[in-house]
Amino acid sequence: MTNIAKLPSFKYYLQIVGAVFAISLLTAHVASSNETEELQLTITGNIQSENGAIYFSPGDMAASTPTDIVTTSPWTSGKTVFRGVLLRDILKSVDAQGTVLKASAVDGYTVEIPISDAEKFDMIIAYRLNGVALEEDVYGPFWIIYPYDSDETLAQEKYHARSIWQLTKLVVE
Ligand SMILES: Nc1nc2c(c(=O)[nH]1)N[C@H]1C(S)=C(S)[C@@H](COP(=O)(O)O)O[C@H]1N2
Ligand SMILES: [Mo]
Repeated sequence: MTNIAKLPSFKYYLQIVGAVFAISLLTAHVASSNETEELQLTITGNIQSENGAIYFSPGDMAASTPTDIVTTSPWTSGKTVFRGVLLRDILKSVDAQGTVLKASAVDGYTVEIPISDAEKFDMIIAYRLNGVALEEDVYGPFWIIYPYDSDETLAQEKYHARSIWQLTKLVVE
C-alpha cells in the first residue's frame, strides 16, 4: 500500500496550495476595495447622515439629473463639454448646513469653496469631459467646474483655484 504512505505529504501539499490561493484572493480583495475608495466622493461635516458620511461613486453621480457646461477653460482647448451634477443639488441632497466646503483631492491639493458660490453660479461636480469619463490619475474621479464663459467674474484666479480636479473629499463647515 505505497499510495497510503504517500497520502500525508500530498495532503500537506494541498494545504499549502490552498493557503497560498486564499491569501492571494484576500490581497486582491483588499487592493480592489482601496481603489474603489479612491474613486468616490466622500461628503462629511455638517450634513444629514446616520454615520456622518455620504459617498458618491461616478455611477451614483451619473444616476442624478445631469447638467452640461459648455465652456472654454484654462485646462482644455476650445469649447469643452463638462457633464456633472449641480453642486447646489448635491448639497441639498445631503442637507448641508454651513458656509464653506473644505475640498481635497487625490494629489493632496486642498481648497476652500464658499457655499454661496453654488447659489450664485450653476457650478457642477463634473464626471465627464467631452463625453468621456474623467480619467483616474488625471482629473478623475470628480472635478469642480464653474461656467467660466457665462460671467467675466469667473476669470479671476480664485475661481480657477477652486476648480479642484481629482476631487474625493468635501467637508461641510
Ligand atoms: N487637484 C488639484 N486641483 C487643482 C490644482 C491642483 O494642484 N490639484 N491647482 C489649482 C489651482 S491653484 C489653479 S489656479 C487651477 C489651475 O491650475 P493650473 O494653472 O496648474 O492648471 O487649478 C486648481 N485645481
Ligand atoms: Mo492657482
